Amino acid sequence: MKKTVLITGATAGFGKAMAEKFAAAGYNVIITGRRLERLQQLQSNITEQYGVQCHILHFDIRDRAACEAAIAGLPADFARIDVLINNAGGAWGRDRFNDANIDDWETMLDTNVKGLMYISKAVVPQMIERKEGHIINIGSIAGKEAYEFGNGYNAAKFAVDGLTKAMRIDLLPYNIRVSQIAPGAAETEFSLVRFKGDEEKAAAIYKGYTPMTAENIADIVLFVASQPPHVCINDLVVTPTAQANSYNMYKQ
Ligand code: NDP
Ligand code: 8X3
Repeated sequence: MKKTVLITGATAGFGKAMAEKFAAAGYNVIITGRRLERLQQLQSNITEQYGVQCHILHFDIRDRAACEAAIAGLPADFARIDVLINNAGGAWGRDRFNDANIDDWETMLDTNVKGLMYISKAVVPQMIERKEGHIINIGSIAGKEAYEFGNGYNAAKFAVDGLTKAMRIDLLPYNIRVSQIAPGAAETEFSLVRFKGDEEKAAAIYKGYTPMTAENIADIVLFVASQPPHVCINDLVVTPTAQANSYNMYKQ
């Protein structure tokens, strides 16, 4: 029987690359996001290219009722979720704490933290029942070390780091694996979103070194999900070679 993976935030970046890699590896995939046309395009690519099933869940992850309804309403073929990848998220703004926009903070906490909790809470009961399942949270190096102008995003990703540890402890009796991948700089739509559509500012983030790609991260997540059932990779920090941590980037 094919396994099913649910990937939140699959309209771009890591999520889209993961949907393709997991499909290529033979998983049926459930993809989520707000941009329906992108989800539909991805769904048709996946079903045509990889011969697996792909189901769309179209909702805003900040909406608790929508998260609950999306999981409760899954059709029978997709009702069993073997791997949940909590990926939807991002940064909004990069400002000094005193200049930061409170709406941006709320968006970051609602999306990266509360959305992850809503979806996980809705998926966990079936994993508990089966005493089997794997939850993979996409954190960030920003959840390991704070950096200048990181404030709200640091808070959100530190929360993901803490939650991953707490979930792993609490879900231990049910044989559920909980992992975190904490990437450094990868070129996706992340910076475009962070700088609210300013393409020049976004491109500057990736100049002078070779950033990671979404495919690099997708390969790593697939590796994490592919371990035998008695092995749980707890936490992986992964950066471009030019990046030592949140604030030491060697740019040429
Ligand atoms: P992208 O901006 O390329 O993709 C973000 C995805 O999240 C999109 O599919 C978007 O879908 C989804 N998303 C955002 N907000 C919502 C929402 N309210 N409801 C539903 N879906 C939402 O960024 P990345 O692929 O780079 O980011 C993926 C994850 O990786 C994020 O959690 C990010 O914080 C993390 N990360 C990224 C790093 C990087 O350097 N790129 C490094 C470390 C961590 P849509 O807009 O269609 O709803
Ligand atoms: C994204 C990486 O360094 O911009 O999470 O915070 S960073």
